[in-house]
Amino acid sequence: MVVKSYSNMYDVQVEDDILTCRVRGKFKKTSTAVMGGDQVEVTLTEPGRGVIEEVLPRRSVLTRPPVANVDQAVVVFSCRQPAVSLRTLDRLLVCVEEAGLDVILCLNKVDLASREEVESLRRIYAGLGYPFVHCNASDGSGIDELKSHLEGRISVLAGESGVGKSTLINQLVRGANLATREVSRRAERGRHTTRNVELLRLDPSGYVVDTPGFSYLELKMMEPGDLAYYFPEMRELSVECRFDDCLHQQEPDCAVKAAVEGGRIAQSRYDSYLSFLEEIQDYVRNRYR
Ligand SMILES: Nc1nc2c(ncn2[C@@H]2O[C@H](COP(=O)(O)OP(=O)(O)O)[C@@H](O)[C@H]2O)c(=O)[nH]1
Ligand SMILES: [Mg+2]
Ligand SMILES: [Zn+2]
Repeated sequence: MVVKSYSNMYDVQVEDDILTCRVRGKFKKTSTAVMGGDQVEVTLTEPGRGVIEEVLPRRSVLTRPPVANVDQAVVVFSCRQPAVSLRTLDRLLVCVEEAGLDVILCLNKVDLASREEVESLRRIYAGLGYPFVHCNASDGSGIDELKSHLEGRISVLAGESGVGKSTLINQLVRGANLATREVSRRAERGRHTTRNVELLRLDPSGYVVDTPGFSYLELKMMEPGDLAYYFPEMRELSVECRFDDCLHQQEPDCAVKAAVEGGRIAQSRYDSYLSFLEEIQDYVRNRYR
């Protein structure tokens, strides 16, 4: 597996060894020909060095940062510094769902939150079926539980700047020393432009990507009818609506609206849904103008 990409060179993990590899000339010189996370076939050229001959089919592809075969996103948020915006959180969840990744929710900085705040967030989001972990990356509490969700999988961390993603990685990965706070923002920007990605190995198994996934939260390419599919609490209900193509907006006999009124779907989630739907409908209207 490619665990690190630099300009035209790659570190490939083969069992417990790391080989420094170039690629065969037949590969196009683009940032996506060989990506971090790729499973590859390598020919050994000399001790510690090799050539990448083939890239095996990818299970998933993220473009910013460019990384293949990611299984899941840890969506990190906090109650203070910065205060979570449920709209932004829901938007991120939709983007992660659309990318086909599993979601782990991580409420960080619990030392800055009241028990009531933690519980009301847990009530909304654990109810959707997402694993919900709360932790304090500063003192390490909750990290073991988070780690148990990362075993054997490739994970990216997503979430607003300042929520503690780099601090979490430093807790999760032995020897990791990612820059945190202000320093990191400049450093992260630099890394995005060079498009270098490193997959950090977790103990006992699994990898976490060292740059945040999902920096652009655009809904542009979505179809209005697809949106409800990315809200797990609406996914199954849609079949009970009177109309097959119900958008759960103004239509009569809508099972989703009934669930909101009955308190089985959180009002904030439905409000997010309606707001994203209008945004997508605006894009679609402009597309055909
Ligand atoms: N109080 C508190 N501060 C934290 C916690 N986790 C991270 N921080 C601080 O939050 C700031 C931003 O963290 P950082 O990891 O750089 O966030 P990132 O932008 O998401 O990578 C740093 O000053 C961290 O020390 C936490 O659990 N509690
Ligand atoms: Mg950071
Ligand atoms: Zn409906």
